[in-house]
Parts: sequence; structure tokens; C-alpha cells
Amino acid sequence: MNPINKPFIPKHPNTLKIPPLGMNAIGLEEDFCRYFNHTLGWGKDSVSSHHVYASCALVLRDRLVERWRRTQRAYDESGCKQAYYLSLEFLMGRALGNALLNLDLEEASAEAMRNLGLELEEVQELESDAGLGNGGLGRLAACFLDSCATLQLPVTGYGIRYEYGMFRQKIEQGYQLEEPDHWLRNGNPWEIERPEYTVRIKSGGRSEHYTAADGSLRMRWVDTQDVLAVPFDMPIPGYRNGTVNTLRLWKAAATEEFDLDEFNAGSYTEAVAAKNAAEHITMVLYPNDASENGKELRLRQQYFLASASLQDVLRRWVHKHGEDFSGFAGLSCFQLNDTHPTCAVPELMRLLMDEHGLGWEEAWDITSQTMAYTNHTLLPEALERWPVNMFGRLLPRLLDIIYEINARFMEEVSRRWPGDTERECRMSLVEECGVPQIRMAYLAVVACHSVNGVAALHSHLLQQHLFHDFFELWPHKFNNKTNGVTPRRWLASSNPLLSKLIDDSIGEGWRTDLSGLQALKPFAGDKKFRAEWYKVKQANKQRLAAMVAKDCGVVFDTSALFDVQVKRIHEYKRQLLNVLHVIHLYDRIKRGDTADWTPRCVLIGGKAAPGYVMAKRIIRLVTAVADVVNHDPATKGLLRLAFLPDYRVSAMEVICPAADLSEQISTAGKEASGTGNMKFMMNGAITIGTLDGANIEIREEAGAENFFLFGLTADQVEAARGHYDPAAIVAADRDLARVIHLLQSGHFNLFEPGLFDPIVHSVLNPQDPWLTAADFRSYVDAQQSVAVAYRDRERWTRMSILNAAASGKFSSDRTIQDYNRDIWHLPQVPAHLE
Ligand code: 26Q
Repeated sequence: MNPINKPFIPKHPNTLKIPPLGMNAIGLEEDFCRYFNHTLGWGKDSVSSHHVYASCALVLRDRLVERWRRTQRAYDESGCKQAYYLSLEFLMGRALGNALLNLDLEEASAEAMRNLGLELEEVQELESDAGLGNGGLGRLAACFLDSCATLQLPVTGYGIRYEYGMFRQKIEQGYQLEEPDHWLRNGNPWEIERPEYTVRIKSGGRSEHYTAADGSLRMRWVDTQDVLAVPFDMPIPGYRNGTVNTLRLWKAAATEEFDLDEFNAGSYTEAVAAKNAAEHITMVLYPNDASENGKELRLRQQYFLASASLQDVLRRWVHKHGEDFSGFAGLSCFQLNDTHPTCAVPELMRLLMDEHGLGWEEAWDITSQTMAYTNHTLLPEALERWPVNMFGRLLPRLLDIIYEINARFMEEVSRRWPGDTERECRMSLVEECGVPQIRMAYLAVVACHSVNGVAALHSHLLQQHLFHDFFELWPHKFNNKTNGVTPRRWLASSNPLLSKLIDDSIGEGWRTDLSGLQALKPFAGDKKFRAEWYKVKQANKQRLAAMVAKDCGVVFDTSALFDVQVKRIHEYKRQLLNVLHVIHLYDRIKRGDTADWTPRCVLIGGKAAPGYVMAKRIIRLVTAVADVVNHDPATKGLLRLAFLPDYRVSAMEVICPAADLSEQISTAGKEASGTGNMKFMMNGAITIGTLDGANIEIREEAGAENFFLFGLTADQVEAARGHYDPAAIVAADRDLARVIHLLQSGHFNLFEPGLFDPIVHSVLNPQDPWLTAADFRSYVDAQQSVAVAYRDRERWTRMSILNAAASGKFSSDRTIQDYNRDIWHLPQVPAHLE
């Protein structure tokens, strides 16, 4: 062991006894100056705004560290059950504002900064987003950590410390360009490296039998190539409760022997190069939010996370309980965020059997009792499969174990359904037709005691379709956990004006009990309150309009309806349907059909996976239509369209408080839940949406009269397959025919002929899985109802208030309480007070 990694045992007790840090403006200012002048070595030749931000962050981190230590000690001393959230993605966004809010230091810090001639808000803008996720699934993990800390639940997040997060999106001549996101370039003041907890991760080699000292026949994994996993901890503060939980992110590093072997072979440069290869594992986040099947590096990442995290948990267990694992399942729970960390199943089996000497049955009981799986998608192309070949080459010992799990499982299937070989084939963990592949979702279902979807409809569809055979076998495993988002970030912090108005009318309790927003309902009938509510929305629209002007060069008039769709670009999410509607509005303007017009500003934003050609073409369509619409004098005061580049967490913090209309228009049955829909609702936007994902529950909570519904249901979508005739729909709908004609005529692509042909073809294709043409008419009609409703300001504002008032269910606090009640069974453990 490197001497620097040896535990340090302080000789003098006072080493660990320091007075608590000041929580007022004076204390903050003093510490800030110390960091700025001493620690970061500021001088008149090295004035960098980055130092301002870093000093501010360190001042806050110190205050978190105190609470962090006390929280972890309380967990440790209570000996209570703990849960581990395993996820390849944590889309944390910025941490500074969150720390300020949760430590209740917003005002004191603003004052301290002012005394130094700085604006706190400007300092906050210096922080780059921690973009270690693609979208919904990664941001959900971040909201969950926030709720666990606020509810004082002993939950640790485990993830990967990617050197490069989600790419930054530039738009050039209407096309998406990807730029690397080197978010760690200036260092990360929030993380603390913990080299003393480094673990070793194997790969390659082979498995072999051997006879152990006690005469038992055992297996081991030998001739491996190893890398090190080094943990970096990020503090996760609860809301004003003294709790600070941990997000532990792993970074890959080369082993020391690795270097030495190569060095002794006389190849110094090769040794350094090999070091580089090891560190590749955690270099970059895969920017594809529908699985990029079969990429070896991705499998390496997944195993790296699973193995490092499990070894970490087992090390702590052995440290405390020795080699007795009889109590382990009762005190540990692993929540798998989709199948991405599912290597944890065979890896826990391996560690328990090969490294700790347990038998199969005992190891299996522990594994199945501790593992729980959350599914986030029904799209078949997004289901993870790994070629058996590759899996066996990289993780031979894990493949043995998966085969054994499958053999035992197949026996169970044949006992339940004797002679039903077709079903055995269907349910096998190894898909045998074509290139043999491991079905990771089935492995997760077989091994876990809990399988949940993320909204009621989604969980229902999992049971009835994707996992139907498994549901018949083990109905008790299946459950729903409707997603939620944290009201601290998505209302309190991003919408201070609305928060103040809400506080002044119903008090401040909603921040930790969002159902309390119900008390706003009566205020919807109060004319004066409505005027205040409207005023806040206008101010937020001003802020967004400034961002749109700066980033898109398009002027949004805040008296217009702000119609917003921000999310990853995907065909199933149907940004295309949105654009077709904009083209239709443009066509109406050009026809002079503008009586009783509602001015509208349409904002679309989101990243396309770099290899997703159709998604990129849809971005090009948005920018092309925007160019024509915004430059046509006929649209002045009536219609604007903008594509917002580089949609990310910190952009959403400006967008969601300012939206009037929230676009949630996926083909029914395709969006597992959606979470943007919830952020918009909380901030008083009204949804136009299909009966998909959590939209259904949003509509239930808000009331049908406060939601703009359109489109086929999931059942109707399924039933339409095979006899869908988009050409007939176009022929029967003059508006749609004109839109298609405008697209075909090259009106939006005069200098790039044929550019949008593939898009037109996709709409006219009888095989179009997303049924865009089928929902066009009902979408346009619903948009017309929106336009009518928006013209009646009092009515619209009433609907807006009622939406926010009904959003309580969509707090991630509620979601986490559901997980805890049904799956984790953790006690609340308050942090020790000093
Ligand atoms: C898998 C393998 C290889 C490379 C990438 C991936 C990968 C990465 C990310 C596959 C999927 C994702 C992300 C999926 C996702 O964000 N799903 C969304 O999850 C949200 C939270 O539950 C839901 O609200 C959304 O409906 C769902 O689309």
C-alpha cells in the first residue's frame, strides 16, 4: 500500500475536535477570503473568476463536511439497515445553490458576497453542471439522493466519475455539433478523494477449480488483468436537517504492479501507455439514452461500477461483522437503476462464494433478498443484451455464474410449466437465436425480489407485455413506483418568486411536504392572488426570454403563450409532431386565418445521441422552420420558434418556471414516466399531453379540466399496428395535407434539396411506429383549445394555480417513501448533534 493511503490515527484527541464553523455573513466572508488568498493562491496576476467560485464552494463544503461526518457516524453507530443506489448516471447539475438552500445560507452568503463587491447569483453562474447523465434516468437518481438525505434515510449513491460528462451541444448552420464536456478541467471543489478505499477490479483471464484448505471444491478467477477503482465522495445535503449523505463515484486507475511488470520488461513508455488504457474505463459517459448495444467499453464500465461498489460494501461489512454474513441481507439493499448495473447480481454471487467461502444457496438467498430492479423503458431496442462471447472473454467467472443461475431457473420454469419448451426459450436468460446474447433485464427479474416500473401505466405494461411470463411465475415481485422530482431544486431554488408568493399564502411547509400545496386551491378563486401569480410568471418569462435572446438570437414577447418542449430528441417523444403543428400555425398565418389569434412562442430543446441520424435531422427541421417563421414579416407578433442549444439541468432551472404550456406528447405506451412533465406542473405550467407515462397521473391529480388531452391510448396504438394508413389520414385532413406539402415543396430547405424527405417518408410510412399522422388532428384541436384558454387570462391563471396545487404527488419525497415502505424498509436516522 502506498504510505499516503495508510489510515491516520490521530494521537491527540483534539485533532478531531474543532469548533463549528460560522454560519453568518461575517464567518462566511472571513473563510472566503482565506480560501481566495491562501489556499487558491490568488495574486494580482492570476485573477480568475474561477477562484471566486471555488472559494465560495470550499466555504460551503467545509460546513457540509462537519454534518457529513456526524451523519455517517450516526448511521454506523445505529447499526441500521442501509440502501445503495447503483446507477451508471447521476445528473447532479450544479451543487452551490443546492448547498446554500439546504444549509439555509442563501441570505448570509449573498450578504458576504455583497460585502466583497460580488453578486452571489453571478458566482453561481460560474459553476459548470455535473452532467454525469443522459436525461430522465440520471436526473431521477439525483432527485432521489436529495430526497433520501431530506428524509434522513441511510442511502448511499454509487456511480462513475466520468472525466467527460454529457457532451455540450452547439448548433452550427442548424446542425448539432458535439463538444466534449471536460467538466473537471478546473478541479471539482465538491469532491473528496478517498484513496484509502481503493479496490481492485478484475477482468479477462479464466475461472478454474481448486481444492481449498478445508478440502472443499471451490472456484477462482485467475490470470486476470486488473485495474484499480478509486472512490471520490460528493456530499448530498438534506434540507436543513443536519444530514449529509454520500454519493461515491469511482475513477479507474492502473495498478502499480501493472506498471512494474512492464517496466521490468524494459518498456517504460508502454507501461505508461497501459496506464492510460486502464484509465479509459471511466473516461466518458455514453451519450446514448437508448442502449448502445454490444460496446465492450460500456460493459467494462458497468462491471467496474458493480464490482467496486459491492467490494466497498462488503469491506465495511467484514470490518464490522467479520466473515459472518447471516445478517447481511437484513441490513443491506441494492437498488439497480435499470439493468445498467446488473453485473452486480453475478458479482455479488462471486464475491460471496469465491472470496468469502459461502455456498450457492446461501449466496443466492443473500443476492435475491438484497437486490431490487427498476425498469425505465419498454422500447425493445433499449433492452440490454450482451453477446455471450464478449461477456465470457471479459468476465468469464461471471458468465459461469449466469449459466448456473439460468440452469436452475430453467428447472423452475419446467416444474411450473412441464413440457412448455417454447416458454423456456422465451424466458431463458440466454437468447439462442442468432448470436447468443445475455438478456440483462431477465437476469435482473430472476435475481431480484422486487421489480418496479416508474409510472402506473408503465408498470402495468411491464406486467402485461415485456415481463408477462415472469409476472405469471412471480406476481409478488412486481410493483409500481411513480417517479417524482425534488421540490427543493425544482420549485424552491429555481423559482424564488413563486416560492415567496406560496410561502406568503400557505406557509413554508410544502418544501418537505409537497401535498401541502393543496392549500393553494382556494386561492385559485382569489382575483388578487391570481394577479400576483400572473406577475410572477411574467417575471420568469422575462428571464427565459433573455436566455433565448442570448442563446438563440430570437426575441420572445412575454405576453405570448410560452409553449415548451425540452427533453432528449427521440422519435417516440415526437418533437416532430410539435414542429408539424408550428408549420400548421405558420400556414394559417400565411392564409390570413388569424382571427382571434393567440400569440405563441414555441421553444424546443434537447440533445440527439451523436449516432441517431433521424433525431439529428429533426433538430435540423426545427432550426430550418424557425429560420423561415422568425424571418417572415407575416408572423410578427403572432408566432416564434426557437431551438435552445445545450439543454441541461441548469437550463431547465430557468425554463420550467417560465413555461405556460408543457409539451408531453409521446406516442402512448412509449414514455415510461417522464419527469420534466412534473417539474413544469409544479411551476404552474399546464400540460398538453397523451395518456402516457405519468401524464395519466398528472391529469388525475390536476383534474381533466386542467389538462389538454389528445391522441390515441396505448391500447389503440397497439391495435393500430398492421392496419395503419397514414396516406389516407393525410388525404382526409386538409391541414395536414398542406403541412406535408409545404415540407415536400422545399419551403424550409431551399438550399438543401431533399433534406427533409426522410422525415416526410417517416410520417407517411404505414410502418411508422410513432403514429405521428394518426394523432395530428387531435393534437391540433387540443392546441386550439389551449389557444382559446390562454386568451382568457383569469381562466388560464386559475388552471395554472390548480396544477401547481395538485402537484404534491410528484415530489420525489413521496416516491422515496414508497420505495422505503415497500422495498428498502430503512429507519429514519437523524444526524448526531454536537
Ligand atoms: C444503455 C447501454 C449502453 C449505453 C447507454 C445505455 C442507456 C443509457 C441511458 C440506456 C438508457 C438510458 C436512459 C434512459 C432514460 O433516461 N429513461 C427515462 O427514465 C426516466 C426516469 O424513470 C423516465 O421518466 C423516462 O420516461 C425514461 O425515458
